[in-house]
Amino acid sequence: MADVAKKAQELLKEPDDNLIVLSGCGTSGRLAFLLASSFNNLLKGQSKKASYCYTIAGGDKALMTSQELPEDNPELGIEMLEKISQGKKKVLFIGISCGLSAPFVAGQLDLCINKLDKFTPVLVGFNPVNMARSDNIEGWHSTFQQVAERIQKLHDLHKGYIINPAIGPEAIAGSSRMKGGSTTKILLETILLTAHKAVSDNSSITDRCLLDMLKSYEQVHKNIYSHSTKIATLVKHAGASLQKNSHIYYIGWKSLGIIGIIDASECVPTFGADSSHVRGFVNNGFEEMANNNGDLSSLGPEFAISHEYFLKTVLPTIQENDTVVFIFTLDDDLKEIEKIAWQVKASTTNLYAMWHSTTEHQVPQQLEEIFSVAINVTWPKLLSEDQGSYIQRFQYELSTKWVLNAISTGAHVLKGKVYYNHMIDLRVSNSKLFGRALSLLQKFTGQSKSKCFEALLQSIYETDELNEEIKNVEISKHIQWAATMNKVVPTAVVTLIRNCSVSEAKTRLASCPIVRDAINACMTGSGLKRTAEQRETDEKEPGE
Ligand code: F1P
Repeated sequence: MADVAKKAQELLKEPDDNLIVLSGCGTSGRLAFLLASSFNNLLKGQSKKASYCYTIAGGDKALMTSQELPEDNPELGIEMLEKISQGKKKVLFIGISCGLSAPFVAGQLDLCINKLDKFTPVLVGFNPVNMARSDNIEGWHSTFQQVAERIQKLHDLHKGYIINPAIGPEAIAGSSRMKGGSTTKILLETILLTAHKAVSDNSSITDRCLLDMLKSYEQVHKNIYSHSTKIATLVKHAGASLQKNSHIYYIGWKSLGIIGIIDASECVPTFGADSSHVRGFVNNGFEEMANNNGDLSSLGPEFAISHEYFLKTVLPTIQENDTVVFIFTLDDDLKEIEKIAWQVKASTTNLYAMWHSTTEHQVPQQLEEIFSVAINVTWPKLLSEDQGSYIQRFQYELSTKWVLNAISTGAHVLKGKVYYNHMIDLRVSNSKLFGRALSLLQKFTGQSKSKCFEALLQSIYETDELNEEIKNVEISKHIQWAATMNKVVPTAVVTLIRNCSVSEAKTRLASCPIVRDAINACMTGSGLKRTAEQRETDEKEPGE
């Protein structure tokens, strides 16, 4: 971390010639965007030139909607990185892939490795290199693991870096948006803010500066967990909404609104949710996002993210079963918040809030009283120093991320989308998720890989008869088809357990709206439930 901070410090001194690029796919790309915006704002506040750029697989559309397929394309990543770094002398490239797995990022790192006179590659993820993804990348020369091994060699030469601490398993296996995403945010904010401080103070970067900042995040953790009872109440209500096929809406201000949009967008690939189930809105919409490609709202309703749109189009459809969560700080326009809250309250009493206040200033009582439950996170007095206010904003964002991740994950668990800590109803929308679907089938049915592969294809193509032609096409073709389908994995699980047709499996699932219960019922009927439980216990790693 100290080496990367020093590199950033060096580059920040010559903003005309240099650039810091943050990049990733899905959640990692959205965090890359958020970090790049924050640090460019910090520079703007000091009347300095923007030094940061972001790239995300699928482009800006992926900031608020799930675009998983471009993640598989290393050439796309290379193209984007070449384009944004044109004309720059030195580029610090930070590629984020929590699982050390995304081909898009592998391509970009490979470009950097081949042009070390210009690029310093940094890989951020949360797997040891020997556990990086080793599958072939379709149409490309290396695996992610081979690229990571090359970065590791550069690490020893101080020409490239890998930051991959062990952070333990995710609460829901593979849901790297949670621990992985939060740790990405903590690590990169610490590195970059330390670099900015060193530039401003003309000081050196020491391990102590980094450690002090990391420790401040420990306080954030303590602070937010002191609200666990109220967080649990919100999870319960949000879960009840999803169980009734109703919605969860986050109405947020400034970057906290963006955290809401990010949290909502992840529910689609993670839980196979529809994009209307959990939605986020931010004040001033795209103006607040300040993303590369500007206003995308004309692309369709799922790209409409402003409060204005919410009030005009969503509010008239809100019903008693919907859950609405307001997210703001005391710096936001409290009069406007109160006005919108009253408007929402006319349609649902399921009105909640999370706000950040200070020991000195609290939210007015008449605003507090509108909400059924409010999480009031109180922080010490605002730090006036420029970088200090950024630390505070980062802490607001992280604690909000933790709470919203808990709400949306918990609500989907209550909706029955998680089976033995696995996202059983994930959308099979890229090669990593295809591989995950296959291993889930093997795990829960105990059948061979080839049998599970066939069942997965049968479910994707909704047929009991697979011809050889279909079986032999590239995985990317299956994914293109699967990405548009619902309940692909649960259907395949049921066909395998019951040894039944695809249509029978679909009928069984349709008769029980809770996927976990439907699968459990099939497992119990076939005597397989104990096997699944047994396997889960057998496979526990130490510390898991
Ligand atoms: C990137 C990612 C996740 C998303 C889904 C597909 O993962 O897009 O953010 O939730 O699991 O992959 P990673 O490259 O950061 O490991």
